[in-house]
Amino acid sequence: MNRDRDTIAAIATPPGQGALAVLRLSGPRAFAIADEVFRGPAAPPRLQIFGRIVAADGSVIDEVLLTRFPGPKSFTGEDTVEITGHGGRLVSRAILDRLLQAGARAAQGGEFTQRAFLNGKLDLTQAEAIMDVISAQTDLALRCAQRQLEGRLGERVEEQRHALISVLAHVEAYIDFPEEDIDPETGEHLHSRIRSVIESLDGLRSTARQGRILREGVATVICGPPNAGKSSLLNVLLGFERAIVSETAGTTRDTIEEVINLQGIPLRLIDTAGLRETGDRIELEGMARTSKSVQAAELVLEVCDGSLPPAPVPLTVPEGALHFRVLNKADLGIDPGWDQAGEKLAVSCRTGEGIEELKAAMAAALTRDQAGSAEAWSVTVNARHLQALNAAREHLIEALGQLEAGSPPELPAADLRSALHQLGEIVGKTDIEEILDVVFSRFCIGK
Ligand SMILES: Nc1nc2c(ncn2[C@@H]2O[C@H](COP(=O)(O)OP(=O)(O)OP(=O)(O)O)[C@@H](O)[C@H]2O)c(=O)[nH]1
Ligand SMILES: [Mg+2]
Repeated sequence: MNRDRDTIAAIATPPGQGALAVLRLSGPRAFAIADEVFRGPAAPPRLQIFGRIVAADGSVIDEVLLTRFPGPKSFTGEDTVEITGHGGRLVSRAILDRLLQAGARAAQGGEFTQRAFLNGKLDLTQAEAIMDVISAQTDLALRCAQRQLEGRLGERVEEQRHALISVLAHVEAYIDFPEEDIDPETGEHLHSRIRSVIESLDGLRSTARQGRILREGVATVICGPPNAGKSSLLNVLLGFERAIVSETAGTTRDTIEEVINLQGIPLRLIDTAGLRETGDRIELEGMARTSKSVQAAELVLEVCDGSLPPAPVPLTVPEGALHFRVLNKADLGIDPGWDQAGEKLAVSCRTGEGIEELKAAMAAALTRDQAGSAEAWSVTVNARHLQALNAAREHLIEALGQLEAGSPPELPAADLRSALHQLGEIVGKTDIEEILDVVFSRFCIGK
């Protein structure tokens, strides 16, 4: 059985009750299956028609709108049918069962997109961007995902891949004509082209942190002594009363997590139990969870009661994490003991004083290594891309070294091929034939 030749079906809308549910069918038998289960007028491609899905005995399962998308002009590149029915769990499941009964196979997660990729409708970065678009938590993350879906990242990788293909084509030519050494001028030219590829890859590599922030959010832990106003700060930043606030120290026992949008950057805010000496078992467990959260934090908001004199807090900020000391309750006046305490921001969760400044400071710190604001973030790479970019860079450095050392051209050629392979993995093209095409077309070796 050839799995790729199966016709696959799935409910494309989330489970649960809604006005409508959309089902998708894709594969060589999509139209035949639709003909078998659907009763309605004939209609031209890509136009919705009203009709009924019927069971094998002719009884009506649901009234639906049905659209046929003949391949290759469809999302998957295959014949595809979309069915919009009523959005109930049972009725959409009944339509799906009918499609399966008529010969479709239940699709696996991502299988429609995988077919789109295999049929050349998308490169791999675009396929990944579909998930980023669906899971984006801020407008900025969404715009970034959309640019990737448009193919911007793929284009930038492709440019460098093509630059490398032509460098490799040169080197391959010298391998095929060993009597001609690489002349110094061409050698120098090759160097500078490889160096320029490395520079471009470095540009992409430097977007990895932003990419991670946009895709996963920044793990931001609010911690500090009990009763300092940590839960109050979470609520103020969120804009609603999520966590219980009370004058009783030790109110928060478990960690509470909520996502906020800080100038387009998703922050995963984690409110924690206050840190202090205690014999209470539940509170101790809460503090253990606090320490665990702090260890995984990228941004630590240490909240203290600014109206009280400073007291030591048992807190170790992990290496590389950003750290802000927030003196809360500024409305009660800040104790002069804090004067010597180094960098701090005074806020009041009660009056809102200093909160905007705190947000601005956090946003600035998170976008610091970037020209301009988070708005300037356009294309960003994910962890998979970064791994391939790092590997490609290493091979290019190696190839440069080989060329400089005047090694036989086979050696730099091998590294150039490996670098190309890595870049190809990013977009999902690792076809060596392509290189040979360039070699033969540009150098007329087959004359
Ligand atoms: N005057 C004043 N009181 C505040 C301010 N922020 C919080 N409080 C009060 O401080 C008390 C403790 O606030 P919480 O937000 O529960 O403090 P917490 O740090 O989460 O405390 P635990 O969960 O017990 O560790 C509450 O009575 C709040 O109303 C502030 O800016 N000014
Ligand atoms: Mg609390």
